[in-house]
This record gives sequence, C-alpha cells and structure tokens, in this order.
Amino acid sequence: MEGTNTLSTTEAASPEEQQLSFERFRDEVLSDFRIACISRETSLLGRKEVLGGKAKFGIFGDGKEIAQVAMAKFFRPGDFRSGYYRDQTFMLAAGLATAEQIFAQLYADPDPAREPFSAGRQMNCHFATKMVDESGEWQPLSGLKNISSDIAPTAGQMPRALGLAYASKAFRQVSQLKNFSNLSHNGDEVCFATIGDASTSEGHFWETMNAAGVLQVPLVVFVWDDGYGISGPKKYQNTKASVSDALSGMEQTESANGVQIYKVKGWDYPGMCEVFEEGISLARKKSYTGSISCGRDHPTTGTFHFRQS
Ligand SMILES: Cc1ncc(C[n+]2csc(CCOP(=O)(O)OP(=O)(O)O)c2C)c(N)n1
Repeated sequence: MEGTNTLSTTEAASPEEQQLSFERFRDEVLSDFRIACISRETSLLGRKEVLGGKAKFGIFGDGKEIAQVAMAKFFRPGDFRSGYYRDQTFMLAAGLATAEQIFAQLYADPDPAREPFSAGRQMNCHFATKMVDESGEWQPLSGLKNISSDIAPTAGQMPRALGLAYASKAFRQVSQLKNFSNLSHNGDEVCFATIGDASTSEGHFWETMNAAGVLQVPLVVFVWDDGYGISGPKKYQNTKASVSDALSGMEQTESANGVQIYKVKGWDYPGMCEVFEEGISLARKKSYTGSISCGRDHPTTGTFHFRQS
C-alpha cells in the first residue's frame, strides 16, 4: 500500500531503517484511526444537533470511515473527486475539510472563511474546492486536490465525473493542451467518483459506466454499499441486489474490452489499501475506468472498473 506498507519492503534494510519504517507505518495507522474517530463523533454530534432542532437538516458519513481513510491515501494533487454527501471522512483525511467547517455548513454559516464549501448555501456535507480565483482566473489545479461541487440529485455526480476523467484523457492526447501544466500533469490525474448503492440504479450511473468503458478514461467509481437507499433494502433497488453482479456484463475479458470489478470488505483496512492501490494506479497509468462499492454489515464491495486503453 502506497506510503503505508513500508514494512514489507524492509527486508534488506538495516535495523535502524526498519525501526523508522515501522514508526512511520504506526503513525500513519494511528492518524487514520484518529480521523475515523473524529469523523464518527462529528456524525453523532451533528445528528444530535439536527434532532434537537439546532440545525435544520443533516446527513452524515458514519459507517464509511475506514473505506474513506483508505481511499484518501491515493488521492493526489491534480486529482478530482466528483462525489456525494457521505464523504466527510474522505474530506477530513485528504486535508480538505475540518470538523469546524463541517459544523459551520450544518448551521448554514454565510461566512466563507468559516464555511468554504458553499458559504452556507448548500446542504451539509456538500463539498467543493475553488476552481477559479477572485479575478476569475484558473487556480493551479494540477497542484491542488480538487472537489467538484456536490449536488443534491443522487447520481448527478456521475456524468460530471466522466467529463473530468475525459478531460484528463484529452490532456494526454492533445498536443495543444501540453502548455497548460497549471491545469494537468500531462493527464495523469484520476477522477474519483463516489455514489451510494441505491443510486447505482439510476440511469446516470449506467450511462457513465458504459461511456467510460467506451472512452477508456481514468475514472475510479467507489460505490458505498450500505445495503439501503433511505430505508429501502437494496433488493428493491438493484438487480441481483448487487451492483457488481449487475455490472458483470461490462467486465473486461481476454478478448473484449470492459471494466474490472473488485470487491473488498468495508471494514478491511489493509485489504482496501491494497486493492485501491492496484486499481487507482492502473487508472492513473493506463487510463482505465474503475468503480468500487462499500457495504455496512456485509463486505464493502470494491468494484473498480478498469478499461485498458
Ligand atoms: C434524483 C434524486 N432522487 C431522489 C433523491 C432523494 N434521495 C436522497 S438520498 C436518497 C437515497 C440514496 O441512497 P444511496 O444511493 O444508497 O446512498 P446512501 O445515502 O445510502 O449512501 C434519495 C432517494 C435525490 N436526492 N435525488
């Protein structure tokens, strides 16, 4: 796992180097645990504030903490996320949000210094980073971790994720774009999309997966598979009650292009780190498309769909 499993690479290292690697590894695991705990407490306290009438509406990311600290390890400057309202832990782990900012948005604080995502205009846990500066000029996006503004319609993030990944492919292929190094590292960015399992029943999801397979773009889709959409169990939302099974017809084979599907357990921190590393680096290097889904009492389904260019 990138930056974390240094233990496995230390066989030839001196005892001092091994000790250093172990300490780094331990620090990283502890830091992830700390972020997961802060995120969980944010969810519990935030929900209390809503139920107690101090905030008008709240939606939180409890249950998805471990998958998201793992995911954030592989999100690099230049990458984009096009996601939805369950991603607070990812935002905390990527260094793009603080608990204070999450609460400022919950209370609709109109001061952008305290609520930088939307200055109180969006529902809570609807994140964004700035793409342009005060004069309307592009920010140096290739050096920033970028969040395209979350929107309320579920699955609406999917076509946008496709467009962002397709833009990276254009940066790889179109020579006239090579000068815009402030926007892209020669197209080696990945777009991370997140979506709930119930929302994968929507047309936007299927159109995006199909188009990504055809266009072969660096897109990784994480499906947070908690088994429900509102209170409806997924057997009423998804064919076969599994988006991975339903998607299997699009899976890559020896003789045909397609997408690769990975399933991982939502509570399996090292397992997810390994799968995410493999899938995301494939998307980054070879312009594949991927999708992952995560569950609650059953395995987080890590469904990366990778498409060879
Ligand atoms: C297009 C659209 N239809 C319906 C809704 C109302 N809605 C909000 S959340 C939600 C359920 C989403 O479930 P899932 O995709 O599994 O995500 P989860 O919240 O469980 O992570 C629905 C139906 C919406 N926001 N947008």
